[in-house]
Amino acid sequence: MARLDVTETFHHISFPGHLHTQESLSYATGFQFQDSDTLIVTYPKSGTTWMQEALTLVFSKGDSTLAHSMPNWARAPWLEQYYCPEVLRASRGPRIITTHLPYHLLAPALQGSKAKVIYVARNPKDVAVSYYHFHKMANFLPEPGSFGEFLSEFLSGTVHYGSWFDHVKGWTSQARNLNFFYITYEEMWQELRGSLERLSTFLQCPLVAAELTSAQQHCTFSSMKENSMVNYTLIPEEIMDHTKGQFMRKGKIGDWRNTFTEEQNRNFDEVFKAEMQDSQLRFVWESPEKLDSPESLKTRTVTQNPTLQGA
Ligand code: PPS
Repeated sequence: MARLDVTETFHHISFPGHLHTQESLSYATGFQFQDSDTLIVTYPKSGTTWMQEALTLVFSKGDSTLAHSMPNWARAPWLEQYYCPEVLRASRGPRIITTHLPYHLLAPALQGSKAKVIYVARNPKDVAVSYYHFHKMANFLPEPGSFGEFLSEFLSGTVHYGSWFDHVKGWTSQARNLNFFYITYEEMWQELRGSLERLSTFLQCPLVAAELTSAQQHCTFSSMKENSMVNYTLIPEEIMDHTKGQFMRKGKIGDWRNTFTEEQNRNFDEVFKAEMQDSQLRFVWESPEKLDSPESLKTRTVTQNPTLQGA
């Protein structure tokens, strides 16, 4: 399945045809979840692979054998991608499933389900930069043009997988109706051990200290960057051009500052304010000691809604 130049449009959202078909997308929207399923939900570039690794390590009680022997897409397949049914047929035990789909497309499938839903959000400015670089190396995504051009499309929600704003608002507004755990990339970055501990509690899979330490070690950026089962170096050059960038690119928070112009930042903040005004969601993108000026505090969003800390 190459289809590198094909775009699939499904419910007005575009998806890379290399990984998605109308059939695979319909399979996802009609999926029958089991109560034992764990669903990782992310907008692209928000920490998907990191959470796939974290769940693998938590469920394996810190044993890295699986994390080092099976690619992430086989351990936690994307529900909407064409190979998912085959992977799930071959899987045994509780399933980890991943999705980038917006809530409204999975709402009917999740209605009344007790499946665990883990939502990872990331500062959309860092998401935009990460996504831009990914477009340059992933030959199944359109040419992004300049960063300014890409950012306009990101803000208007016309990039593949749709609007970041709709994604975050759609899923988090359903926290009370789902078996839901909310976490940010930034929390994982600042407190990986504590994040893994909270995750293991939510998953009802408690780890002893040594198991937690091992899970933590294998989930660091440096470990994952070296792990071919998650760093996408297994993907052939014609699909991901590894000379144009690395999937495990920087793994930082707040790095958008090295890309955004002041004007792009101002424009972004205006769109963010308008789009998020009806949302209760509050974010901590960076810890106070990392805030370099009071001015930057204003552009950062504030405390996190405790009601989203797991259902
Ligand atoms: S995708 O394509 O949607 O599955 O991408 P996704 O995995 O969501 O996001 C990729 C970004 O996550 C970074 N990453 C990490 N950061 C810190 N620590 C760890 N362990 C880690 N693992 C992945 C990865 O580097 C991408 O971010 P950028 O900013 O591009 O470096």
